[in-house]
Amino acid sequence: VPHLLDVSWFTESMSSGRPVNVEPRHNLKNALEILARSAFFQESDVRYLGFTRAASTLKALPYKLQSVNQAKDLPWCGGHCMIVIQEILEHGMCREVEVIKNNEHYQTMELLTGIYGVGVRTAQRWFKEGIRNLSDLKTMECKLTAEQVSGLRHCKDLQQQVTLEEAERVGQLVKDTLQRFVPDVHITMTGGFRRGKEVGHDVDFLITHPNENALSGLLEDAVGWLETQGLLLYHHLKKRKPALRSASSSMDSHETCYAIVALPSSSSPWNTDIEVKKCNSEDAERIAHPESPNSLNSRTWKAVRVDLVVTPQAEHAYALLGWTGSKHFERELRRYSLREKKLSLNSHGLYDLEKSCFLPAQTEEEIFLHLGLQYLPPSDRNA
Ligand code: DCP
Ligand code: MG
Repeated sequence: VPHLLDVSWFTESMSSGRPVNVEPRHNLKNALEILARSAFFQESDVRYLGFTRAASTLKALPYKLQSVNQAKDLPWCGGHCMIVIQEILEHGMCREVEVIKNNEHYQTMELLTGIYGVGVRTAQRWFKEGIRNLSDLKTMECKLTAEQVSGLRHCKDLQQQVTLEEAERVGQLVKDTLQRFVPDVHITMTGGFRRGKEVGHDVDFLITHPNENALSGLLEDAVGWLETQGLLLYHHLKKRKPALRSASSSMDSHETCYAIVALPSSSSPWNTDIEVKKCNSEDAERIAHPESPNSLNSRTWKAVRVDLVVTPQAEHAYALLGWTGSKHFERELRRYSLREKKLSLNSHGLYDLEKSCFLPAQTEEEIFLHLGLQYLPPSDRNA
């Protein structure tokens, strides 16, 4: 999660020994997010949620917090958070956060969970086995999944943020690919880019069609074609599991392709706007097996994480809401829905627990109406 790693202001503050002249709201949010991630690495859900909620509150604050007094009535900013807020407002930094940042466990967990395919549990296990850096991982012969092997192989690219311009080129590649098989397929870019973010860690797409049969086998076809073009570095296809579409499940059971694509650079001959179809086998070989994998300068592509999610039209609005995020917004929306309205929301539908029925919706606006909430456009969902 690149923005959580942006702790440059702390380093600056430490070296000068005095508060740095940066926006206090941003300082506070970063500090609370570090505490949240530290709790996450220790699998402490309650503390993770508490700090995440407090950070989210500060992020949404329309004014700069000047004093602790101003903070005391803010939602989710209770005792522990108040101490952190006070220290930062008064001294420009928080001791607890500084200790965490310099902690070996925290630093290693940041590094390891930053690899695609590595979750907290795996990173914990590796830490206990003595792994501290990527070289350890290579020499200690850990059993890696195919996903982790790809994550490790392309970690330099994947740790760089995906820009909006790159996301748009991925979008063009996805569109070119899918339209080969279903010309009138409907594709929407979701995730952070739909919320108006300028950068992301991946690019998410939702794919639908009025005729469900048209979607059958589409991801396999797309994967097959991208592979023949040498543009696919990794993929995992998850089949739709109808049984999971239950009232209470928060699990997403849409048919999904988790992929790493080799995105041709805008100046390369594989510019997807004009030339992708001309990519021949020799080009493909060069893309799939670069001469020097660690040097971005010597090649004309960048590894980018892409999620392709296929949804039947009837579930499209719910999938759109669910895949637009942010994760924190989704979590809070689902919690509100269940607690306040007795409605179970997931990215397949909305289930009325009292009336024992699903509530259909064609648009996101209709879902907000079902929930009795004012409609929030994607740009207002960056919680
Ligand atoms: N999502 C989901 N199931 C998954 C993965 C994601 O329901 N297996 C949802 C949660 C997020 C949204 O999709 O709300 C997008 O997920 P990302 O992890 O891609 O997050 P963002 O796109 O918001 O952030 P980033 O810019 O880092 O990609
Ligand atoms: Mg995303």
